[in-house]
Amino acid sequence: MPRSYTFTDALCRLPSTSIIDGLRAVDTGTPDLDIFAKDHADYVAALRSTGADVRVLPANATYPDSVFIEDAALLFQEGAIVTRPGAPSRLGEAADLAPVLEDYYSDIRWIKGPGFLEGGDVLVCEAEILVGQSARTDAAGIAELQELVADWGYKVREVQTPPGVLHFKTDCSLMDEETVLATERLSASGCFDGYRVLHTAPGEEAAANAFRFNDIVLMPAGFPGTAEVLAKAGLDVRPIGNTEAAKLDGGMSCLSLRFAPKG
Ligand code: CIR
Repeated sequence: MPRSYTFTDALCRLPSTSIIDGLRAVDTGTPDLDIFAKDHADYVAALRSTGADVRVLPANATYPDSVFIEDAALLFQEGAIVTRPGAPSRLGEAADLAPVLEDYYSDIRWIKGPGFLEGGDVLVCEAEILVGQSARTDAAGIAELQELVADWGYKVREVQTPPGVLHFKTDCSLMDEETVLATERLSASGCFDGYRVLHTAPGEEAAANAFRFNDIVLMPAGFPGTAEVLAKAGLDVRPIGNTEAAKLDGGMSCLSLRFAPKG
């Protein structure tokens, strides 16, 4: 089974009441915690429907953005990487999560800096790891990641997150070993040359942050054109409400860490 989308486990974190103080590029309204909690429960249920063991951590009000757990760690079969988020208000989130990772991994490595890296900029493909430089992830952080995963056999390729886009994966996701879903503005950079690229439907760029989890694809609800593109490609699409996370620039992948530790 392909390691890039075959998972036995996932970690999620409940949204906190402090979510209203979460980071956002543009204020499009205050997130409604009740709606967020319901969408989050649907999300967890979809992951569990594949047979995965999904652990839901308690809300952590100290870090308003901690529901977006993907940014704080990178989890591989061989071990875990604790990241170094580039957003000052999120820096402590990674260290806070580290003790939980010890329940699953004996080999835990840290991005120590001075560079920064957030999980949202990291697309783990079958043969390589693409990492987008962004306002949150810099060249030094990417170089440190490259050193940390080299002896696990992973190749890291540095790419660019489009200007004004929060994370590399805001604009793309992996569908299978050779197929990505991406916005036109991202694929135009040539970063997916050699891959089969499915494009988000016109005006549906926000649908690009989907992800493959075993036999299903979680994508934000409300993007029928892109859902049809994926269904036509033979993928089993599960739309999940994302209106509240979207107010904080968050999408599907941000809400979980997906992994299959070697044991
Ligand atoms: C932030 O700006 O850090 C959060 N409000 C959203 C993080 C989304 N995470 C992700 O795309 N991986």
